[in-house]
Amino acid sequence: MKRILNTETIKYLGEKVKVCGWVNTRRDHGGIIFLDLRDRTGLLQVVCSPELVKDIKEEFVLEIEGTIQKRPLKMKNEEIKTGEIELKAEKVKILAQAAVLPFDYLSKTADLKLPTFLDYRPLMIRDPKIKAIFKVGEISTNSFKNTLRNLDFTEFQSPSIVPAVAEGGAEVFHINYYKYDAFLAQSPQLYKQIMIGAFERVFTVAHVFRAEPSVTTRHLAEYISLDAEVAFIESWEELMDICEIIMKNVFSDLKKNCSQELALYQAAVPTLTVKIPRLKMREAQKIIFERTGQDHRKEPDLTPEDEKEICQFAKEKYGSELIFITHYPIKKRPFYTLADPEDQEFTLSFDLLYQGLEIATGGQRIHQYETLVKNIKKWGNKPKDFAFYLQAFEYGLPPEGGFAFGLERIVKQVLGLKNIREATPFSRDMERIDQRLSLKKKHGKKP
Ligand code: AMO
Repeated sequence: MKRILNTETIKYLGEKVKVCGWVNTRRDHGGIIFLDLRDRTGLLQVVCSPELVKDIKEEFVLEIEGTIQKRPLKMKNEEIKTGEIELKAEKVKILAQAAVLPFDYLSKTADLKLPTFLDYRPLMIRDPKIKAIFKVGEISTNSFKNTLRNLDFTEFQSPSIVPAVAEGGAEVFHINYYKYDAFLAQSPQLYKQIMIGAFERVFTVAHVFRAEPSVTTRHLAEYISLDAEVAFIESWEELMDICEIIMKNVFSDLKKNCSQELALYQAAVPTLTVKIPRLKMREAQKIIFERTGQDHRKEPDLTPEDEKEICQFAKEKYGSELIFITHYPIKKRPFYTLADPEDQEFTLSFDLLYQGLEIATGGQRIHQYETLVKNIKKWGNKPKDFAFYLQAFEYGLPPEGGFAFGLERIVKQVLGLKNIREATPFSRDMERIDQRLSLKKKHGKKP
């Protein structure tokens, strides 16, 4: 007999079927045992005689044959798709045993602390509430890709091992590359710019690496960067228009495909009916000063508190959960960013904030070879280290710009997670690579 999925069983009333999955819960009612069997589609109640499932415990992996029958009226469960039927087990085969669970993870996740969640990731991802996080990540990524494909963008693969630092030197992982120095890519920036020389419009979904110097609720050491780059822009504002379309589609795709997952977090995804407001950074600082008395008007960047405050302002004034902050100072942006021709101290760049957190950055780039070489030097770098990248400009690239979203930041904000480490299945941060780093041996120490 061929295995069918749990949710398919509702079509087989009165028939014999074979299902496979994990024991989600086991309830002993004297002469009768109820198992909730979990597979990728959901739960199925299985009724068994005690001798059929004698030593079977939670998380055992089973193959069960039996007959689908209607549940007695008072045993119906409207919360699951198979709530009107059950499987009467006739044959049970153990495919894998499971050790005794360290805790009752399926019903007690609210009581657990973040390090426990992460220490027990291989087990915890089975909890529907945890699994939901990564479904939201998958749908958001697909939405980003599909939106750009529909706008005639081409996907490319960006390298992770790079010879030069694109986004500034402090947060970079050095690696030994044979006998040479190399780095883990902080972003696909230089490569997406090179690729527009062939495709004009490109995107990539890349693993990127940042040696963040402190533990925060917003930073990972490895995250997913949703990057795009566009040639022949007439105005850098076109980039914000594209970001707006992306977020509109992400939200509507999540509503369409993740209603159950969102419900588990009571997450209300906004509908982007209004245009996302756009505000210069200096204007934002002025508004924050007027609202809070905090005078950051000469600071080169917004603080995390400023970002929260200006989002609150956008919500109150424009009814928008998102806001673009533009014109960041030139000294806070990487060497490739184009200065504002009307005020060279600032740049044609933007951040997109969502419910108090930056989720994307973008802007117009310097596309003139000579200016770019000058800027690389001005930023304290050697043009020869960027010779490969510069080749693209030496042989002509049009006016262009792009942007990147941090996937885990989108997921964190959509679901209202407290810490970005919850939003990635396998957190890489200052404290952990799978295991907590304090449990690992340091360089040079023999195991
Ligand atoms: P930036 O450095 O601002 O810009 O990064 C882009 C977006 O990536 C996310 N992000 C992070 N997410 C998790 N952990 C981190 N350590 C982390 N650092 C950044 C944020 C941020 O908005 N090359 C430019 C983009 C461009 O101009 O095209 C860049 O990388 O959501």
